[in-house]
Amino acid sequence: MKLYDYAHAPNPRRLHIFLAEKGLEMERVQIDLTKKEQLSPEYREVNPLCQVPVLETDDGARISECLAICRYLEDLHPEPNLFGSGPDDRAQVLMWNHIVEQEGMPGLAEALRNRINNFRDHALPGPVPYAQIPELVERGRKRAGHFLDFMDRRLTGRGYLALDRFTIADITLRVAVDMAARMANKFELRVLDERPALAAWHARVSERPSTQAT
Ligand SMILES: N[C@@H](CCC(=O)N[C@@H](CS)C(=O)NCC(=O)O)C(=O)O
Repeated sequence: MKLYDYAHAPNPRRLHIFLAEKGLEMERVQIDLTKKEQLSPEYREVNPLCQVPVLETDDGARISECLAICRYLEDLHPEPNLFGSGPDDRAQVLMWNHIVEQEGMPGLAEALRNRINNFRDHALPGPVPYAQIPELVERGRKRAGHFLDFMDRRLTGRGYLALDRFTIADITLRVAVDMAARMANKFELRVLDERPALAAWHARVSERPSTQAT
């Protein structure tokens, strides 16, 4: 198996943490997003959406989308369980994972990609050169703040996001929160300050060696 990866990007980091939790290693091919290698004709053959990560299986099939890749690996390596066991728990895990993907990450990406020079005429990932819309920076900041408030409320009185134990939903949230923390100064984003439940969860999750995985 082979992972098309970029060591410094948020979505690949979800895979890094997931692989570390499972104790799995595999060949990694770095696609340097700062050099726009994801747009090369060779990489378009791998993923026409020009995004990382992509997992190439031993028989040459290619799987993009973090959730699909992680689900595939969970089926091959069920322990430790990161998707929940049984229909009820699995639904909670997928629901909270989806909430972070759809309600958390887009606001951060909206702020970042509509402001930073590297993303000029590349405001959305993918092959189409979308122009930046500066007005979206402030909206993205607000969405990110509201999302972090929501996470703080959800985590009040709870150890983990979806179940009473660590799951893939915590991995996705951890990556989103750390992305917000990296943006905090430039975007005047408050992340863990005055969000005690989110801060306690962040400290709890930090005890896991997987969160240091690269
Ligand atoms: N929905 C995809 C998102 C993947 C994605 O957005 N990856 C980013 C890196 S974090 C990317 O490849 N960006 C390429 C670009 O900005 O052109 C997934 O779940 O894997």
